[in-house]
Amino acid sequence: QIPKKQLAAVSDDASGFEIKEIPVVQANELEPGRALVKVLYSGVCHTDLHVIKDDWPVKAERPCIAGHEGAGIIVAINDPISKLKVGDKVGVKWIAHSCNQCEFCIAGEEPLCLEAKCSGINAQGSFMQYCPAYTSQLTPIPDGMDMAEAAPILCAGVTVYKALKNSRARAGQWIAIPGAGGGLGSLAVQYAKWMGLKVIAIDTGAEKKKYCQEIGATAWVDFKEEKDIVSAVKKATQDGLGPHAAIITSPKPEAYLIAMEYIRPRGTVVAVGLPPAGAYVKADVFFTVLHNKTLTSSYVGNRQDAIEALQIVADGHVKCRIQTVPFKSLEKVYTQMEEGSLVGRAVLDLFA
Ligand code: 8ID
Ligand code: ZN
Repeated sequence: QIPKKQLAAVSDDASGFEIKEIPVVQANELEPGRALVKVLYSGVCHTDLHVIKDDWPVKAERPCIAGHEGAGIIVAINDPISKLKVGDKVGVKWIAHSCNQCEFCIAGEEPLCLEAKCSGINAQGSFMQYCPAYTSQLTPIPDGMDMAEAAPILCAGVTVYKALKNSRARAGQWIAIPGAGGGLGSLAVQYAKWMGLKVIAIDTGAEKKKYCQEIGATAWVDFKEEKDIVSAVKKATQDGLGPHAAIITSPKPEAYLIAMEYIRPRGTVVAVGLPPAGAYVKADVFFTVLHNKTLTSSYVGNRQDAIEALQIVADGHVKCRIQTVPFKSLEKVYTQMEEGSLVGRAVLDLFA
């Protein structure tokens, strides 16, 4: 039975959000192309914090409901064309909808669609118990998969999986991952290992160090303790030439100032972390040219990337370290994220 009221984390302005009761869109009120998803779990991504704090050049349409790592069940649907049906387990991602007709959508690059709707920006996200989601971008969740563990894969997992593909790094090569102890980074370490790469984890603190080593990082560099990060990262590779690629998952700009320096000749830096407005990548022109270095970027992933990222977890190759907490702990999660004390991912239980 679909209730009339639900709890949702609603933000009116950059001062924060409030978990309050709002109406549930009823089955007969669903717009065409929508499904009502009962969200069981939602991961909390650092992006949600950027959206709430309003520190990005892209602004949310307020009042907004953030959350884009939602794992839930379809309880109603108004879409005769979709193969989805009531009872299906699905994921709510960052990309909530796209036009499906522009050159980007046609090529499987929906995140680049100029009309894309994003959860928390111009579509309601997963920090609500009953999300009226567009069917077009819902991701099927494999049977038997733990729903709380599936949640973080819908943004953090798919994003780093796609970024690793875009890094062009191959089995046997080295990859540096600044932000390795966080949500995206700790998944990046694991997908990278699964792809046969050797990982240099860059982050800070004893707990993150221990965790990164547990999940298979070969080397560790503490960005707060280490005075010369560039040398330390290069030294970590056997020949001292530096990693073949780096995936920057840090939400702070500092990691972007040194990465082009420590990657090896012909190496690739993949920009992923999205610091507040005004951040820049630093690259020395002379040595970027002489050493044939590449700067590229990676923005979430498409529908197929999401399916693949989930399947790799379902097959047991990657496991997100999650800390499941009640919905009402969202504020506390943001605080921990801000202080940098979260290891892995916090996942909200929307009904606890
Ligand atoms: O599609 C995309 N490109 C995409 C998708 C999803 C998220 C981008 N993001 C962005 C987020 O908006 C955010 O800016 O990626 C960034 C990281 O998100 P997250 O993984 O959800 O954040 P986290 O869990 O807080 O982890 C961040 C880690 O970075 C470390 C912290 O200690 C933490 O473990 N870190 C920091 I802060 N500064 C660092 C530095 N200078 C650093 N690690 C290395 N060097
Ligand atoms: Zn995210």
